[in-house]
Amino acid sequence: MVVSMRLILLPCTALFVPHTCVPSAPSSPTPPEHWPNTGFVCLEDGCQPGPLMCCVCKEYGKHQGHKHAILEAEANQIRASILDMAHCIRTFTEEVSDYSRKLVGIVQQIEGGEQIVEDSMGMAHTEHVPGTAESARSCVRAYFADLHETLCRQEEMALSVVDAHVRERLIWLRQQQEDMTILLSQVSTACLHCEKTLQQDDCRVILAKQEINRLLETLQKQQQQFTELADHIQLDAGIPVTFTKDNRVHIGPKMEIRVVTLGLDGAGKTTILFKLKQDEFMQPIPTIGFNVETVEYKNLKFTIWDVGGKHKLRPLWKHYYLNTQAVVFVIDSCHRDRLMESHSELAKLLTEKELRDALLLIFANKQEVPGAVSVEEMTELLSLHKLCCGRSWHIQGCDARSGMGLHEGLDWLSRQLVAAGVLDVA
Ligand SMILES: Nc1nc2c(ncn2[C@@H]2O[C@H](COP(=O)(O)OP(=O)(O)OP(=O)(O)O)[C@@H](O)[C@H]2O)c(=O)[nH]1
Ligand SMILES: [Mg+2]
Repeated sequence: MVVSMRLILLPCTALFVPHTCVPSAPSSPTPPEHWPNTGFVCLEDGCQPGPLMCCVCKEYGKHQGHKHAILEAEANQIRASILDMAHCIRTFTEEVSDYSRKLVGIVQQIEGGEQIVEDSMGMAHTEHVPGTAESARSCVRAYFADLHETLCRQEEMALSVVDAHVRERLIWLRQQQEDMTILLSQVSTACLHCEKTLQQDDCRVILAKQEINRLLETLQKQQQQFTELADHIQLDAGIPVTFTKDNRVHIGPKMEIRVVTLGLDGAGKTTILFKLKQDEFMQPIPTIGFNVETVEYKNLKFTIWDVGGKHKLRPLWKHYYLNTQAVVFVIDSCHRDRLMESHSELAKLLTEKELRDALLLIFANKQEVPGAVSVEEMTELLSLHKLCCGRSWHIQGCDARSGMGLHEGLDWLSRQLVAAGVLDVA
């Protein structure tokens, strides 16, 4: 940020006006001859043009009753204040000069320039010294070059995904074309055979009966297979493309996300999974091992791994980390005394290398229970801002029994995962 602070510059003469409380000296250094040098000086504002006075004008005349000072003492006082000011001005001048020198130095450091250096042979030559402006520009260039390189790599990977998809699709379509050509030729051969048989005499028609029946049976089977195939396959030339936030490309109408649900035993992980899957509350039993379900939400297909949270099962959690895009950590909000245990399990998870890039959604479950720890209090108690610093995380209050808050959590996940593409339309 450039600080735009400027000094108010005074006209040069103004700098030398003494800031004293005593009147300034008369404009002429020597008083006019008719002024008696009586040793008094008048301090009244209105008498400044002619402050010198005699005993008479002090007692009876123009300056009667005015404040006054002894001329010599007043002059000495003025001299002392002038000296003071001269000292101040000297210090001030030094400060300004020092500041100006620094300004010159800073400008040079920003702009850079040439400097004379001696090489190993003792020969002097000039060398370019980069300024901070140049260093900052280099820094920006390096950053964007890096970014550009990463983007090029990601673009190539994304294009290779598209190419692989197109290749597989075309292979399949061409195979289908060949199958249809064969099918058509088989059907037309059968038709020809039927036509020929139709034109033959009764005796030959009867003899051909078995063969014709076999042919018709085969045709019916082929037709049935074809109908099943046609029902299942949508012939569509579209290639729907979606981008994830980390610039990966997904092809197809539904993006698949691998999620692992963790948390202490009894937190409500399985209840959440069942509620999302079936939209109904089912009384679960403690999970020994894991449950896995696919939950479709908008244009996302979450494969959710729900792993048992009992103490002795926790060492198994790590087997579910690979390729996990999101961790859903469930906390029982009505068990205050187990919050620190949740905190330490969560802290362990966050150090796992395989979960480094995974999103973190924290469900503060059982919010409907009176006295449950609120989302704000839980954020505070678990120091979540500090604990989850540097990663994408979100805490969502929920009630797995009614389903309150669950979809908001999934919404957050989808917003974090999808950058652009068909899923935006959801
Ligand atoms: N009141 C209330 N009870 C809940 C809620 N969610 C789950 N429960 C109850 O909490 C208990 C534990 O739920 P589970 O889903 O089995 O918990 P879990 O996290 O899968 O436990 P483990 O499988 O042992 O790791 C069950 O009795 C649930 O009915 C909720 O939102 N509110
Ligand atoms: Mg469970």
